[in-house]
Amino acid sequence: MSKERNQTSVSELGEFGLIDRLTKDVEIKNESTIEGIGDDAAVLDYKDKQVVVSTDLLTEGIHFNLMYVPLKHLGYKAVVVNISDIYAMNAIPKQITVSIAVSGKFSVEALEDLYAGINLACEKYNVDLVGGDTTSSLTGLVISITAIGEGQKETIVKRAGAKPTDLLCVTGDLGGAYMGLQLLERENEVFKVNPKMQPKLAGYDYILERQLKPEARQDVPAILKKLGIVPTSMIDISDGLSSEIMHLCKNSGVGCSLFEDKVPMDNQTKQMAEEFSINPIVAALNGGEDYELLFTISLDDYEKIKNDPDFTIIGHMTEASEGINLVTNAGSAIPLEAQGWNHD
Ligand code: TPS
Repeated sequence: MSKERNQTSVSELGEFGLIDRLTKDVEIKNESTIEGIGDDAAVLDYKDKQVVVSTDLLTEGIHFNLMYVPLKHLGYKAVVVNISDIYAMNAIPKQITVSIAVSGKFSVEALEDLYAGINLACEKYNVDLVGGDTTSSLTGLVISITAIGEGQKETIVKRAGAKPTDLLCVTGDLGGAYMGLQLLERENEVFKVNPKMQPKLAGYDYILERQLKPEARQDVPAILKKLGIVPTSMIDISDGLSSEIMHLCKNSGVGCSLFEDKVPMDNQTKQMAEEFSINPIVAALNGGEDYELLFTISLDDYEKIKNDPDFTIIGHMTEASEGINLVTNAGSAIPLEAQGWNHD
């Protein structure tokens, strides 16, 4: 009998380990492929323009719960999370393709709602829906979107490129989407026990919107251009600040000091974190789904950015040997654990 091959389960390896393992034999064969797997989007060079391509898959029960997510919102969010990856390359999304796998029992009207959300996002972000596929599913709804965008060779920004003295900056505020999710999950549990109970959502419109109808930072490439800044590295925050910092550091070969007191958080995020007895920094670090942009700039660009209300400087990069550290409000530096969202 042949000796059994050592088996590793998917959850043992984790998402990033799984991607590394499955793509270890992939080789680039075409000159037009500038950047392959490993960034927010692939970069393709077609003479005077560079094309960026990114894809994302959303699965019912893992990424969304139809008990409390309206299908129109789901369609909108599915587009937003994909084109956010294009903005993260400092590029402009132009086209998407949408593929779905759906049970034959699903109502066509419900799917029309999904597509109404998709179309609304396409309108808002000036993106064309140019293709896709529909197939059946024996389990839940699956949505896969591929986004295609345009960038210029000189201004496309990758995860690699941060230098040890660069400043670490972020747009918007963090942790809101996660606290919105916690609130929705809590009220859904109450609903399951007693459907007559009114959900207690009042006063939390901002974090609910951050979870249910996030927006991508469409404005950022233009603002950076106006300020005359090309970031040295950039990524969008889908898994959480800690794991995105880890990606920038790993791809750039640098370390980082992140300052807890600088991480921007909305009051509703802080209030809901208090209700759940969790430290709000944990929501920002590990919650994910904020779809803000995290980037590094040269120290020389400090004067250009320091008064811009769109950005917050939350730390600086260091030599790799110094590691990735969180400087807490109490002033101590602790190693930052990259604990991005895990679907287990
Ligand atoms: C039912 N969630 C969904 S996608 C994602 C996170 C944090 C980001 C990264 O995903 N479960 C339900 N609803 C949610 N919104 C979440 C979990 C949270 P990936 O790395 O798979 O692209």
